[in-house]
Amino acid sequence: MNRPPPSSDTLSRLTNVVGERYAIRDLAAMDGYMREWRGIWHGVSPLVVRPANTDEVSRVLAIAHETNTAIVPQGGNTGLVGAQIPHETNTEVVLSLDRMTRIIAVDASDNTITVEAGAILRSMQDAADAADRLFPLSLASEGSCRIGGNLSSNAGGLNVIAYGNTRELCLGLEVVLADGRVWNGLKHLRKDNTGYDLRNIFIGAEGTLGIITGAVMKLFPKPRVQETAFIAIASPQAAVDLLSLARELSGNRVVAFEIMPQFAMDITVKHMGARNPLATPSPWYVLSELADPVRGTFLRILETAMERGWVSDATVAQSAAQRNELWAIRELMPESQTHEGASIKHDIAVPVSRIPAFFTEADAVIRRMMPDARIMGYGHLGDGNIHYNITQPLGMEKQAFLSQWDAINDAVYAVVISLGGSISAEHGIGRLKRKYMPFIKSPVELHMMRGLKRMLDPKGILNPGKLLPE
Ligand code: 2HG
Ligand code: ZN
Repeated sequence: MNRPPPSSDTLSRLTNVVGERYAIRDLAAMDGYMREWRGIWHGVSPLVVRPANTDEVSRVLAIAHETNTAIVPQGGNTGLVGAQIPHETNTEVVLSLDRMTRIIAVDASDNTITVEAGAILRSMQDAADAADRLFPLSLASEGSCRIGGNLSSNAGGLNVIAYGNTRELCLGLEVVLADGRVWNGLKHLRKDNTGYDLRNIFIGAEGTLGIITGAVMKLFPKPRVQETAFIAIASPQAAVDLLSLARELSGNRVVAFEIMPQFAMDITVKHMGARNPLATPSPWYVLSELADPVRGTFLRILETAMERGWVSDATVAQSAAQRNELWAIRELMPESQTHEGASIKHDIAVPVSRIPAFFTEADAVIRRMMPDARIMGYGHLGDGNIHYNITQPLGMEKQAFLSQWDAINDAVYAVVISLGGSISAEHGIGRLKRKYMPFIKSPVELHMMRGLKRMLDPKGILNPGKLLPE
């Protein structure tokens, strides 16, 4: 971390690799690479390089390794934990993958898509669709996030319950190592039992072990029938019960199961122009989807759930347009929160059965600390992953609220740990959560992680000060 700024000679050597046009030194032109959408971090960097291909990434890293220059890899800059933003030290060079956007191949018989790391997630979904296939990774930022970042953060999103997170969708990787050597692991194999699983070391590593430059990802058949329901539900426990019922009655066809509280609905209606599709307000809502069920399955599930008193009202989309409208409510939720002032976010996971206990215990703790806090616990109930976000109370000064950041984090994480959970389910560690690593990783785990880091990046030039604790 305490390295001197790169010399002007180093900066011009790095510039020469990508060419003047793709090396940004001008502060204004660099700004978009220095800020992230939460507005928490604002990096300061002497140079942003935008390589055109793997060879240029390799040459950049060879120079960085030789000159001990820190490199911060960046994809679509949509990350939520600051991993992609340089420190404020003006010493770290940003390497953006935003020119490496190619979809190299879509293979409908092998069900694979091969891409460069800067490919935008939506362009992969579209390319799969054009080949009558599904690339199921789906998240609110899909129009701008890039697959290299999705892999580096092991992103989750809305369909993890059925298809897994980014890690589970990956078959092969190409990675440039810290010293510039290239590992070509772009395999299309479904089975490959030949020793250590190198691919998975780089997934979720947040660019601290190597820079992912290419990937082979899995494709799936496109569902022919989708049943999407928006459901007013009594409580998180009723939601957990409904999930079990939906799985049973649909023959395990649940591909999404999201929960959201009334507060989340209110602010999405207020700020984002969304419309509550249900007439009566409810303390909780569930948005769920079945893929390829026997037609009418969701109605049967809802009838049973109503008889059992779990569900008070629901609507099942009757057209693609209605389905999109229902999904928009959920996808606009993170942005709606930014209009309500500051929020202290948590991306927690507990076993699905413990979600009701998590809400009860965490809400009680927060209410004791800050009675007027506006709690927005929502998200991927089907994965046991809740975005437990605390929004600043009406009338409270932003600074007074933010001064409680650590206290609120500590309180929520204590509940999570007592329930056998994780403090990061899908957003990663980055800068935001690295200080919590010693609490959630055992000394043995940290020893192994540090050993990997030392072996793959002996000079510590790759994304320093991220993920691993000091
Ligand atoms: C989502 O599920 C994102 O929409 C963002 O993971 C969640 O922290 C958030 O608000
Ligand atoms: Zn999420």
